[in-house]
Amino acid sequence: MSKEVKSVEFGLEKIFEGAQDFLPLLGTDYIEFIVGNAKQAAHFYKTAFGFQSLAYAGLETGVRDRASYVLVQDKIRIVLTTPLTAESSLNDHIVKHGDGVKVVALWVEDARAAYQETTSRGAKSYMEPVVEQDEFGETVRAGVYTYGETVHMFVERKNYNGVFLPGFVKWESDYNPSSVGLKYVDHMVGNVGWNEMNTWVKWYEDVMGFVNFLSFDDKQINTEYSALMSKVMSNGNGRIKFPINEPAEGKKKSQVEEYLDFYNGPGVQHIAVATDDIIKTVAAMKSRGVEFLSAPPQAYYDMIPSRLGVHMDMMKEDISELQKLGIMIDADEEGYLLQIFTKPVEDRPTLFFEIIQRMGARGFGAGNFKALFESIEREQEKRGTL
Ligand code: TYF
Ligand code: FE
Repeated sequence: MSKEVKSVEFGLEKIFEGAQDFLPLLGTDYIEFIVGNAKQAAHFYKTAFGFQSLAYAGLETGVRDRASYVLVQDKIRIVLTTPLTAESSLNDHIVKHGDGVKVVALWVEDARAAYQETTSRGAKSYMEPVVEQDEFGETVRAGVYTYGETVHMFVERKNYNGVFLPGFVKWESDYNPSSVGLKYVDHMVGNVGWNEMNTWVKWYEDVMGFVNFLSFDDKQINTEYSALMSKVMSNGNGRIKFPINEPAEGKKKSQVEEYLDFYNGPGVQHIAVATDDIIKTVAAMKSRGVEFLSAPPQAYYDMIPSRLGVHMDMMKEDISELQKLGIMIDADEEGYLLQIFTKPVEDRPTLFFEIIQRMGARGFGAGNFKALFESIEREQEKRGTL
């Protein structure tokens, strides 16, 4: 099924008609993490998250200052990079942020044009267009800064058929745990500072040609203790969705504020990855040691039939099975969705993952926000950061 047909089906052309096409994006290309020990991180993402070995660059390939492991699962590519020398500036990233996402790379037809269109609209340059070559062809990459020290790299690979990027060799490992069924990046959320959300909303509109297609304010996103605000930005074809959160005043500390304290500024808060069988995926991840937030209370599951109303008839999954795994359910006009969140995947309470299965719904689970934030607060309480 072509994307165009799909857009018409879901009415995306109407929602996104305000988006501009000066920056056509084909999809998420890769997500690069700067970590303290890439070899061990790669083992974790293979074992626990079901990624497969794809490519490698490091001492053995002539790279002296860093090692990078590239992993793949269906359409998702992650790169785990660690510095090899004391002089490397990557160390500063780790000292400041701990392990975290540095690059959200976007797949484009023309990286030079993407760089030109965004920098001429005010984007701060990270890397001017660079052509990289090897025996498999050539790529063009260029990058701009977004919030904090996070970067959007534009990747043009139409003249390339190597495993990842020039400079990387195929990584053939003897250790190959199976996939857990993760398919593609659904959205990636950024946490920004107090009262900075609208600045970044405007940045994604003006610089990237995105549109704001959903907003949640602190009246909707709050618990007894804490609050936040969130606006979802999307590119024109709806393939790239970046919600932006800012903290809001509550009786106690917002989870966004906790993130900003430990990440030392804005950065990627969560990566939502899609599956088409969340029960199977989450059961597999749990058996492989991934820690998820605790399930909402019984009262949450008791409310599901009345909260979902007509969408209950569509639901194929058994609520008690979802409850056993702690999976949450929400619905909007177009369908329902199932979602669950991991605990932070590092020692700092910063980056975490969301597993999401969309059954027609295009929202973000607003009906789950209260239960979700209460689960997060139970963790904050244990950390003494609430
Ligand atoms: O991406 C979203 O909007 C949902 C809900 O701190 C969410 O996954 C929003 C804010 C947040 C955690 C999850
Ligand atoms: Fe999310």
